[in-house]
Amino acid sequence: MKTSELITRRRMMITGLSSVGGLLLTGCSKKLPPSYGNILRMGDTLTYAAHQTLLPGQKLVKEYTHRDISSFPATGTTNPGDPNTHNSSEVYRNLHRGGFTDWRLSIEGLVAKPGLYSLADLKRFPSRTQITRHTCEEGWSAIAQWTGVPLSRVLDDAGLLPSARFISFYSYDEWADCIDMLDALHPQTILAYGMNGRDLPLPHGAPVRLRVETQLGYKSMKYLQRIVVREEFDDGGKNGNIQNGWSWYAGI
Ligand SMILES: Nc1nc2c(c(=O)[nH]1)N[C@H]1C(S)=C(S)[C@@H](COP(=O)(O)O)O[C@H]1N2
Ligand SMILES: [Mo]
Repeated sequence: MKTSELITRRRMMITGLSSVGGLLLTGCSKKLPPSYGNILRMGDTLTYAAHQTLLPGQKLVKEYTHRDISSFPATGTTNPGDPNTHNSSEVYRNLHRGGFTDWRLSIEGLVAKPGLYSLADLKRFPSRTQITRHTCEEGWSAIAQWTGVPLSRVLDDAGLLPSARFISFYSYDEWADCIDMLDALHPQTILAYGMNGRDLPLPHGAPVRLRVETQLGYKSMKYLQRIVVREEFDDGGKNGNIQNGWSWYAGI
């Protein structure tokens, strides 16, 4: 990326941030996720604190070129509508059958205008396309091109309230996860509906998945259903990564 472009992006970010209206990140330290009395969990918080201190908050991750795009395995859930899986979703199966025209992303919680966004609604926002490396905690990585709407745009549209600090995500395969506002408003954090120039394929999270490029792959939730803006971190209960032994913060 050219320096001038980078500077423009940074400027856009700063303007974007101010438009979010009175949003301050200073409250985060008071609202860190719980350690559950577990020394490893305290480690997550330390990693998080180190990232916040050592890295400028909105630093972009490396972007690649078309030549770098690699084969990309689909892992975890590859079809939430499959009746043979334990967490099979009939609702998802029907949405898929209908070509996702009835799919809606719900945005709730600490926003001025809670609401439902269709795929067409999301595509009406200015899009961002990025070629990035996905790193899975299981030890593989792959490069793909992602197209979608920056999450910050959608949150801005819904109108973040000043008390907003964390964003929870819920999927059709019953995943729950939570990220902080710094990652939520990061310019490369997008709601992706395209992969390698096509509609996002079913195994990769159709119709819309999250891309959180600043963290390990499991934070990039597939098959999005619902977003809840919160004041405090929410571990998602039994469906959340944190109670399944994974770090809430997996910065890379
Ligand atoms: N809803 C949902 N999101 C998910 C998963 C999943 O099983 N379900 N797997 C996670 C993990 S561990 C990784 S590495 C990536 C895999 O994305 P891919 O299938 O496109 O490779 O999605 C993440 N997001
Ligand atoms: Mo993963």
